[in-house]
Amino acid sequence: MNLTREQLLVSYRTMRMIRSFEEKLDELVTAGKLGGFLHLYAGQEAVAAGVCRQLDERDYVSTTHRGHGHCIAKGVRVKAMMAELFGRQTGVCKGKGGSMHIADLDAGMLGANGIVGAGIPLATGAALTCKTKRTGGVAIAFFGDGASNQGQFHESLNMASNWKLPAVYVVENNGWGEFTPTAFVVPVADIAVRATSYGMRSDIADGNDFFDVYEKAGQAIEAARSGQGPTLLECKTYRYYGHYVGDPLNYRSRAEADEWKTERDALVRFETRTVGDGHVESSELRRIDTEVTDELEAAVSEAERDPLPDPAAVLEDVYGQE
Ligand SMILES: Cc1ncc(C[n+]2csc(CCOP(=O)(O)OP(=O)(O)O)c2C)c(N)n1
Repeated sequence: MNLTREQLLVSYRTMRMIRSFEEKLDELVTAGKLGGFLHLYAGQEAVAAGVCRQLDERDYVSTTHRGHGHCIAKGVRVKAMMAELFGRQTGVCKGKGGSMHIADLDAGMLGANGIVGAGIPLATGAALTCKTKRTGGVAIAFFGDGASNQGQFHESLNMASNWKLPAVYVVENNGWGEFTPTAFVVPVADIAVRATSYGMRSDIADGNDFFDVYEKAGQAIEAARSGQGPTLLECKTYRYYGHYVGDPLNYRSRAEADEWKTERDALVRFETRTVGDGHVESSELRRIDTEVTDELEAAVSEAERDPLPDPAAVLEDVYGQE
C-alpha cells in the first residue's frame, strides 16, 4: 500500500462524509425539512473517493444526477453544498442550481447534470483544453451504466481516443438504471469491452474496494497524463437507496441489497483492511465519524438560517438574457 496513514485517514473521511451527507439528506427529506428531487450516491463511495484521491488541482471532474459524492471527493465545500440544497444565497451556485446542478469551477467540478450522459462530452472538452494548453491536467467523467447507452458516450470515446485526450471515463455499473436491471438493457456483461471499438485502454475495478479503484484509476490517470490517451474504467458497485429519495424500492430484492450493505460495504471493507493491517486505529476512524456528524449538523443549521437568494438577482450568472 503506497498511501500514508494521513492519506488513508483523509480517504476514510471522504467516504464517511459522502455516506453521512446522503443519510442526512434522506432524513431531512423524510422529515419534510428539505424539498427537491434527490438521487443519493450511498454505496458507491469507494469509486468517487478512490478516483479523486489520484487527482490534483489541475484536474477536472464531471458528474451526473447522482453527483454529491463526486463533488465532495473533488473538494467542493460541504457547507456550501448543503446551503445549495436548501436553495440559499450562500450555496455553491448561490442557491440557483440545487442537487442536480452543483458546479464549482474553482474546485475543478464541471457540474452535476440532469441529462443522462451529458457530463461525458463536458469532460472530453476539458481534456481537450488540458491537452491544448499543456496544463498536465486530466479530466474524469463519472457516469452510470445507463449513460453508456447514450450517443454522447460513444461520440466522446471515439473522439478522445482518436485525439489521445487525457481523459478517464469512469462508468459506475451499479446494476440498475432507474427501475430497470442493467442486464435488461445492456447486452454485454462488462461495459468496459465497449472501449475496444474505440481502440482505447480499459479496465475493471471492484467499485466497492477503495484500494482496487485507487490503483486502477491511478494507472488510467498516469496513462492519460503521459500522453497515452484515455481509459474506460468500469467500477462494479451498487446503490443503497432507490433511484430517487421517495422511491418505494419495490422492484429489487431485499436480499440483494443486504448482501451489498454488509460484507461488500465499501466503508466496512476499508476499515477491515486498514485496521487489520495495523495502518490505522479504529479509534481514529470513530473520531472521524464524530467530526463528520458534527460538521453536517453545523452545515444544516447554518443553511436553515442563511438567506434565500434576492429575487432581483435572478438574471445574474445566466448566459441567455434578452
Ligand atoms: C437524456 C435523459 N434520458 C432519460 C433521463 C431520465 N433518467 C434520469 S436518471 C436515469 C437512469 C440513469 O441510469 P444510470 O446512468 O445507470 O445512473 P444511475 O441512476 O444508476 O446512477 C434516467 C433514464 C434523463 N434524465 N436524461
